[in-house]
Amino acid sequence: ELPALKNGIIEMKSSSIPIRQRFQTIREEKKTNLCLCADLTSLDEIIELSKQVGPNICMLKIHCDILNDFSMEKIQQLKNISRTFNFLLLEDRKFADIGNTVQLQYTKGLFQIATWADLVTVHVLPGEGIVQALEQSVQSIDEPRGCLLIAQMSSKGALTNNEDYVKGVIKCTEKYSDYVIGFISQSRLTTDNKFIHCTPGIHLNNTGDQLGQQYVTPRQAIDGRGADILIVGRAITDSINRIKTCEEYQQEGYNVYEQLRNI
Ligand code: S5P
Repeated sequence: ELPALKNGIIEMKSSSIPIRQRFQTIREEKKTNLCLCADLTSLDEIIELSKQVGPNICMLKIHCDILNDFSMEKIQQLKNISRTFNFLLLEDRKFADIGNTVQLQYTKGLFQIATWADLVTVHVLPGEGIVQALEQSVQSIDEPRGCLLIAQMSSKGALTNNEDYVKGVIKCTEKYSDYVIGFISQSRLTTDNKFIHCTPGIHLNNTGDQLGQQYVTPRQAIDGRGADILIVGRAITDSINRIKTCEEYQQEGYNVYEQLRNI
């Protein structure tokens, strides 16, 4: 059952600490630091794929606003699969508005994101009030909720890649460290290991796409850039055998992580 929203605001105090712990446990138990980014336009297809690759991933990232067939029933199905296979569900919403608006975007409308997404992504461009507002709107959801702050982007010429901007994001992460479990980043931003660094822009064969995306390999991301979680999209979804490719990225990512841990 999806948790009910009472006037968009729910009662019990939610904490993201269980999400952090869940990630650590999943990584060790399932031996994976791979987040599959399923940028497909059919939720039916994502549901099928998630059943196939569920054992290989620690997280599934989706963009609900690109789905042609979104329904609360189907998202509930995906949520059940995420519980069965034990992976986190991340809605890559990239919230970026004033507090009142993001509360509505998080809890209302067609998607009611707060009722099903373990995690969401957030830009801190509008100021820390955005995080405060999002956290407030899940206060009473009876499941852990958390967010990842976008600190640095993988795309060419990203305006986020500015030292002061990143410093502001780190400050915000530390201030709201219950709800903010970490970053979307391109480098290690803090020595505090409780913050999870998730790095997109990963590909073993390509260095970029035609629209400004820039890729590094899993090894470069983990070893060079300090990623905890690899966010991999088209490298897997555009491959001929998605399951096999998913296994390859899982193995490569976990091997590099283990090598570094054992140094
Ligand atoms: O800086 C970023 C942040 C994100 S969340 N760069 C990104 O590419 N992303 C997301 O990661 C992007 O929205 C897409 O869903 C995914 C990368 O997809 P790929 O197909 O290029 O691996």
